[in-house]
Amino acid sequence: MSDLSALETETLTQIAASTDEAALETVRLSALGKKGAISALLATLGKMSPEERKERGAAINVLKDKVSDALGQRKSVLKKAALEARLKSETVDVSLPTRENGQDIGRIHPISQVMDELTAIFADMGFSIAEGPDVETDDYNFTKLNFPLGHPAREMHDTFFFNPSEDGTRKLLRTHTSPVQVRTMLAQKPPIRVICPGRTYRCDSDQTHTPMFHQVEGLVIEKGAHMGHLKWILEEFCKAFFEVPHVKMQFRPSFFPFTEPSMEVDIQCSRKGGEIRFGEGTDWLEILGCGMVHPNVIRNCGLDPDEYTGFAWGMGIDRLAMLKYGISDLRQMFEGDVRWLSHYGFKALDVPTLAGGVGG
Ligand code: 2NM
Repeated sequence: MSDLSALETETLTQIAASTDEAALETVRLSALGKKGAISALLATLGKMSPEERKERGAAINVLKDKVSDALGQRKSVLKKAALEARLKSETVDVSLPTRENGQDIGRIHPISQVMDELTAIFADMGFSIAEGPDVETDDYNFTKLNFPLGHPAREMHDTFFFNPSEDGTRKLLRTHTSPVQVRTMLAQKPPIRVICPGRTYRCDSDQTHTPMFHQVEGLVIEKGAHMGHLKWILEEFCKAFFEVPHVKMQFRPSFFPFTEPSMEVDIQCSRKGGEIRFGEGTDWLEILGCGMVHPNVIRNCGLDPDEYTGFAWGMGIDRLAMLKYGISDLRQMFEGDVRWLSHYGFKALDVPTLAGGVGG
């Protein structure tokens, strides 16, 4: 029997020395596998006498059971150790902050935000939004708007002109969004109620001017439209935009080629401690220009000025954004610095609605 006990000692030692399940499986195969040592011993039984077989068979089976038990026990120990090692190496710190996704990092530019606010306010009053090309004709940008050829008002606009084409006409970058109103009047029948937000261009660059800036202009054309309507619309707009219950406004006479009479509008504000507040105080701040659409413009756009009257206004979006959100430097708005944007920008889901107060 000493061969069996030697095999037993050797196999049990190998089992105990196995440090992972793969090594243990090798030991199992070398003992109990088809070509293993114990299987080889069992194969010798057939050639034995019945007495010898009985005794030897029982002894081999005892050895087989011992080895099977030892394998099973070692396997469960190794399995447990492997699981523990895995749990240790794959730990997740659930207290770590989650990685921010694009929607949380990205910001809406204050100009886009203010455009959305303006759109929400005027849409609520029944206005549609109209858009047009940045590259315009002299006719739509000036002539139809009652800026006659050679009129000094054309020079007031510091226009960016393209090279003249063969027929002598020259395209330009629109100096205001008024050509969009011209296109609207030519294309639609009154009553017309539109606002036209967009980019505009003038060859001017200093602390308070950038060559590209943003405007929103409004236009109403319908029978009986008068300055009382204009005044009400602008007052409602200012209260909604600056989110104040009352605001005093002052209409001063002015000049624009496309309106008669023309006015500039100031709103009441206070400038205490370097901070500007609207709807209170005794200071005035100019925020827009407006007027009754000149009969020549109505006629140039294919409508009869004796039948239809209308009013229009225009204001600078960049300036409105600076006033409302305390931005001091106009030029920083267009530098594309993500640090500036992450400070002054708006979260993508802060969509302006009248119900929420347009500023969110
Ligand atoms: C302003 C001021 C006053 C204006 C006029 C027109 C049109 F097309 F109807 F003639 N559009 N915009 C207008 C009037 C614009 O901006 C300061």
